[in-house]
Amino acid sequence: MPQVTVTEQLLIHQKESPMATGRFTRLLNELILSAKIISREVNKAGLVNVLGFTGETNVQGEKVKKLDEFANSILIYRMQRSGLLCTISSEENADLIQVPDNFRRGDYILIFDPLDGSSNIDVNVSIGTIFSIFRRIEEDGPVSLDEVLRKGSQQVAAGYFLYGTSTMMVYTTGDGVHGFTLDPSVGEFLLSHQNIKIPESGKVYSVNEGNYPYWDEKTREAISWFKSPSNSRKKPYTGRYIGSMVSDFHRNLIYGGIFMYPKDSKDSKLSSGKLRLMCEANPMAFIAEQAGGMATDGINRILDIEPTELHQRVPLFIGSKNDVLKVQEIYGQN
Ligand code: AHM
Ligand code: MG
Repeated sequence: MPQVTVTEQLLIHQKESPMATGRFTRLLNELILSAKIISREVNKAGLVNVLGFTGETNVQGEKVKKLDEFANSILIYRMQRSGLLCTISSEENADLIQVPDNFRRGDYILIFDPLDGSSNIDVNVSIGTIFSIFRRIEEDGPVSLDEVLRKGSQQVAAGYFLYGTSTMMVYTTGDGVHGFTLDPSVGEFLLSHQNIKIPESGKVYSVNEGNYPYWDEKTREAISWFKSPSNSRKKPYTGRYIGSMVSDFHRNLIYGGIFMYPKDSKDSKLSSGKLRLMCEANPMAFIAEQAGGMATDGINRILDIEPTELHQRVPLFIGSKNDVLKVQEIYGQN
C-alpha cells in the first residue's frame, strides 16, 4: 500500500491552494522536525539525566521540568530561525518571544504549549506538544500584543504531537483533520488517520473528579448526567482521565466522548479554569470542530472568545457534539 508522508500531503494541499507560497508548508515542516527531536528525547527520558525539575518556576508559577525546558528551547530556537514567523508565544514564557533582528521575519504567528501534561513525564505517561498558527494582519513593523490576542476562529492551522506508544501528529488547516504516525525506522510521519470524524455522541467522559468539592452546582449536575443510568444512553459513560489533555482529547477524538476542565474554587488564581485559551483550548477547539465536534466554556463557543491576555485561562468542554451540547443545556438552565 502506498504510504503518504505528512510532507507529501502538505505539498498536495499547497498545489490545490492558489494562495499558497510554500512558506506555510515550510513552517509546518519546521514544527515537525522540532517534534521529532522532542520525541527522541521523550523516548530516552528515563535513560539520561533529563527527568526531574530544573529548580526554576515558570510564568504560571509551576516548577519547570527539564523536558519542558528542552522542548521549549528547541521550538524557540528553530522557530526564531525559520524566517517564517513574526512572533512566538509559549506557555512557558510570560511575554511574546520576538524574532531577533538578525533573522528574517515572516508573517505567521505561532503559539504553542511545548510539553503539555508535563506532570506525567516522570511516570512514562503520554504527553504532547500543542500548536496554534495565525497569519499576521499588519503588513510590517514590530508585532504588538493586540495583533496576537485574536479569536481562535482566525487560526489558519492548529495541531498537536502526541508522544504516546507511538508519536503522532494531528493537524487541521480548516480542511478536515488528519493524523500521521511517526515510523521510527524511516523517521517520517505517515498518514494513518485520514479525515478524522469524531462520533456525534460518545461513551467516555474525562474530568478530574478530585475537584468535585470545588465545583459549582451546575458543574456537578453536568458531570452527574454523564454518570447517570438515566441519561440519554440509559447507562453511565465510562470515566477515563489521563491528566494529559493531548492524550485525553486524542482518545475521545477517535472513540467519541467529552473532555472537561471546568472552573473550580480550589485556587483563586485558577478561578476561570486551568487550561489556557490561546495555547491549549483554541487549537484543540479548531481540531474538534473540524472533526465535527464542539468546544465551549459551558456557554460560549471557545473559538469566539476574544482574548484579553496572552495566558488567559478558560473552562473547557470539548469533544462529541451531543455531549458538549448537553453540558451547554445544563449551564443554560435557570
Ligand atoms: P500543563 O500544560 O502544565 O501540563 O497543564 C495542563 C494539563 C493538561 O494536560 C491536563 O488536562 C491538565 O493539566 C491536568 O490537570 P489536573 O492535574 O489538575 O487534572
Ligand atoms: Mg499545557
